[in-house]
Parts: sequence; C-alpha cells; structure tokens
Amino acid sequence: MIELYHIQREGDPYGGSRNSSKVLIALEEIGEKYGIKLLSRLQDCRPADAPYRKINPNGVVPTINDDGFMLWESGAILRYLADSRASTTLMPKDTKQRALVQQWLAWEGTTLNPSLLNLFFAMMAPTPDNDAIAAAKAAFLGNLCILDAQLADRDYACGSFSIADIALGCVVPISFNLGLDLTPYTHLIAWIKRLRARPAWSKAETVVADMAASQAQLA
Ligand SMILES: N[C@@H](CCC(=O)N[C@@H](CS)C(=O)NCC(=O)O)C(=O)O
Repeated sequence: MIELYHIQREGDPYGGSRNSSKVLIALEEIGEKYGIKLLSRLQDCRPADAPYRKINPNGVVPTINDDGFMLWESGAILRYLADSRASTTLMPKDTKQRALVQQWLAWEGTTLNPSLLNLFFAMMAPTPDNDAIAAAKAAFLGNLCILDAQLADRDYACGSFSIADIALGCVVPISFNLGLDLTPYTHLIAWIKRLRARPAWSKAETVVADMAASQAQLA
C-alpha cells in the first residue's frame, strides 16, 4: 500500500500542503488504497537534522513510499501514479496528448507556482512594498489569464481530466486566500467549480478550504 507523507491543514501555519494534496487527490481519483504519514512542517520538515530529511533531503512534502520505492517531487509522483496504475485515465495514451499534459504540469511547477509564491511573499513582507506587490500581482494574474484562455473551449486543461488539472487545481484556489478577484476569469471559475464537484477533491481539506475562502466567487 502506498504511504503518502503529508502536511494536513489542522495545526499547520499555512493551512496544510497544497503539493501533498495533489498526490492525495490523485490517489483518491485513482481509487488506490493509501496510508498517510502526517508530518509537522515546523518539527519534521524544517530542522536540518530532522529524520524525515533522510527520506526527502529537501525537507518538503510530498514523498511517497510504494512498497519500498521512495519518490518525491509532486509532478514526478503524479506522473508515476498515472503511468503505473494501468486502469487510470489521468494521463492520455497518445504521445502528443501526453506531451501537452507534461507541458501544463511543468508550467504549473516552473511558472504559475513561482509567480504565486512571489506574490505571497511580497504581500507578507514585514515592510510591504506596494510597487513590488503590484508587479507580482500583475505577473500572477497574467498567468491566470493564460490558463483562463486555455479553458475557454474545454472542460479541463487538456480536454479530458488529467494530472495537469490536479496540479493546477491545487494551486489556483490559493488566490482566494490572497483576496484576489478571479471573477473576470470566467472559464477559470467554471473549471474550479468542476474540480470542486469531483468527489476525490472533497478529501483534500486544504484545497477545500482554499476554495471555500471565496464562496461568493464560486457561487
Ligand atoms: N517542488 C516540490 C515543492 C514541495 C513543497 O514546497 N512542499 C511544501 C508544502 S506545499 C513543504 O513541504 N514545505 C515545508 C516547509 O515549509 O518547511 C514539489 O512539488 O513536491
């Protein structure tokens, strides 16, 4: 049985891990049995000598243990689960369709997520710099615009539901916690509502809470 190293919402200063929530949702979507190893961000991840760093030297979640096979990096884990569980449709079979899923998965990790973190840290700075916040906000909203356009004529990022939606869908709703208004991005809002309606997503309390942070926008 797969074991997922996870930081849950309760008791975590940041409301839990969105990256380990991606894996939790993928396991739920696949219908795979799994166990959870709960970690504390402050006690198990951050200390340089924490035992967990022998499992994941980065001191971050997620990591999975699949019968002794240890794997970290959320995107790599999503790909592994989609590829190794033959019955899933979370990754298309067609080479070009697979490449498009990889494209959006990589874009989430290297472009969207860093732009969100830039905004988060600009907003949380001890002495906030309004110009820096405005620039970070413009960059992040520019990325949301790209995703909104992609969703204009399809229900999910690559047509049918895939691991790209899991990665993107665990990150975009953090916007609500930052007080951003996503209502101009109508396709994005419709897509978040579709994700929220999938039973697997209700198991990821951190993502549920992010989505609930703006009931009005998702009404
Ligand atoms: N690139 C990594 C990033 C993982 C990551 O940053 N995880 C955060 C939680 S979302 C974490 O464990 N942080 C530990 C900390 O804040 O000390 C992945 O996608 O797996």
